[in-house]
Amino acid sequence: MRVRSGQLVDDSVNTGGLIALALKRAGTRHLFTLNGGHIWPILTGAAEHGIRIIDVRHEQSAAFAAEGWAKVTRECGVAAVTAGPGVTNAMSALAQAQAGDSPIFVIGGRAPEARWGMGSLQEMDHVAVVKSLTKKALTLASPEEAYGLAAECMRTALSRRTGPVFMDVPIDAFFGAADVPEATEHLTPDLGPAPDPDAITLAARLIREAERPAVIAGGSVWWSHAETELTRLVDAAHLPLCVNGMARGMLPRGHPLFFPRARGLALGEADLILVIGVPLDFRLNFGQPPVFAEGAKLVVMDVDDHRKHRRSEVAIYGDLKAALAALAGAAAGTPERVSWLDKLRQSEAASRRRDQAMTQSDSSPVHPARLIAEVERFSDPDAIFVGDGGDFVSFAGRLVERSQPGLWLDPGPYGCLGSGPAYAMAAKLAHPDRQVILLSGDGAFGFSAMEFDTMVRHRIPVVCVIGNNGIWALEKHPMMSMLGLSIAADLGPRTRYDKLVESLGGYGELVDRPEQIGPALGRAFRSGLPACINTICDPDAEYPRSSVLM
Ligand SMILES: Cc1ncc(C[n+]2csc(CCOP(=O)(O)OP(=O)(O)O)c2C)c(N)n1
Ligand SMILES: [Mg+2]
Repeated sequence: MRVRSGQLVDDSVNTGGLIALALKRAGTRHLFTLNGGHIWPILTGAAEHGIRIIDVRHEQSAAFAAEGWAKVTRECGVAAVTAGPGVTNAMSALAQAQAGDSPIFVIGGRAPEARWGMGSLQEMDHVAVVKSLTKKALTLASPEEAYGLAAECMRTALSRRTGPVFMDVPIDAFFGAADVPEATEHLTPDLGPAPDPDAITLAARLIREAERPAVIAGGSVWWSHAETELTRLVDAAHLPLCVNGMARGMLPRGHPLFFPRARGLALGEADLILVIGVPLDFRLNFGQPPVFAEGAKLVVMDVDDHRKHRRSEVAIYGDLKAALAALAGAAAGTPERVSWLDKLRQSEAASRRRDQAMTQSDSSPVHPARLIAEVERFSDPDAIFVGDGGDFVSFAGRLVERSQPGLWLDPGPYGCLGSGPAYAMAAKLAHPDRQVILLSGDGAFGFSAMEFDTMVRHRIPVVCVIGNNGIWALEKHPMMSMLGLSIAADLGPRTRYDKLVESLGGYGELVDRPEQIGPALGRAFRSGLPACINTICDPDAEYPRSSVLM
């Protein structure tokens, strides 16, 4: 290992310091990490430049926290993990960030270049392994490139289809030094091409001609900062809106054009569907019937053609914010389709009425829908909800409504259990004045429970509500109905996760009855500590699922 000290080279800074400087100038305020000798220079560099270091208990959580940061702030989240096992532990989060377009920058340590192939401690060619999980993966060759490449990695993560970027740094390059660059690198993301005016005109004509138009919008609208433009389009042309992923909250509950509960009817009977910033993946039955009407024409808008595997009349790819603004202007004055909207409103109201039996249930063990209704009643309008689990999160996804985007985080289409505590801690760090509520299944809770230690040490008072049904419900119920038996689908009943959190220095309570939930939440928030309200839930309360998740 070649170590150059700062005193020997007057104006130079080691690679860790140069990367930290690039991060700082790009706006990074937090570095999520777990110690390892291979990454000491980035830790010292971050400390020197005033970047707050949050050291977690598993590298998966470091990378998930970076992802959670990205989801809440739309900035590039940053994690540093040690060579070998540090990087392999971060891979689930890289994959989840890729599936959800989350802009993150993961910096890995790496065995020394000078001894490459000789079998150094934790030697592994990470780049070959993470290439398929990232937009870009590279190894830093020299200190001279450290600042510029780190800046470029952040820009890549935030450009066009946002996503994860990985760079590893051989330990000999990490401890090497170079001069501090004079100018700040240009960090403005590339948003993609401006919309083609002819395509906008055609899309506006299709909207005007449609009898039963509907919009499904998704995460790219959030990542493109285009929620205002989406709302303008929907309002201008009286278009019914359904959302998924990070587009949740783009219209508030009760908005006359928002149909979260009538999606089946809206998309299933539409003659024109605007597919805006959303992949046609399993959540939308790949754009096929019965979720998408067989004969519906499609107008597709997104940053690129990712997962748009159904023929469209017009496709507008590139700068989504500019395209939505242009289409909102071009489609203005489209008349309201009164009977179509009335039909959707009736369906929406009927679906909400049907849920009341679950959300008002007085049963003990508690019905998960009642638990979620109680938590929502208790929450502030700007509270951030994080979901981590199976059926419990499906209930939450259906029942929790947010009045702005960015207030609901879940794993997205990759669906990795265990991301919740890291997302929640990032959300609380980004918005210390807001309530952050983690809704966790009991199974999900087990993956990252030690992060309550991280939250205690760093004073990050997230309140976790566990829907403790003693089973992996989202597997157990479908297994029973499809196979007539269940295997490896049970957990311990009434496990005291609250005591676990208490033992780590947090606040914990066990709850058995619905009327205990509100007061317990009050005490949890007043404690000022990371908290766990461990609620015993009914294992027989199956989520009413209409499709198999595959
Ligand atoms: C890392 C990971 N392992 C396994 C799964 C498969 N899986 C999806 S939901 C689920 C059950 C979750 O159980 P729990 O968190 O207790 O929530 P519940 O369904 O009981 O409400 C499992 C095992 C997954 N999505 N991610
Ligand atoms: Mg469970």
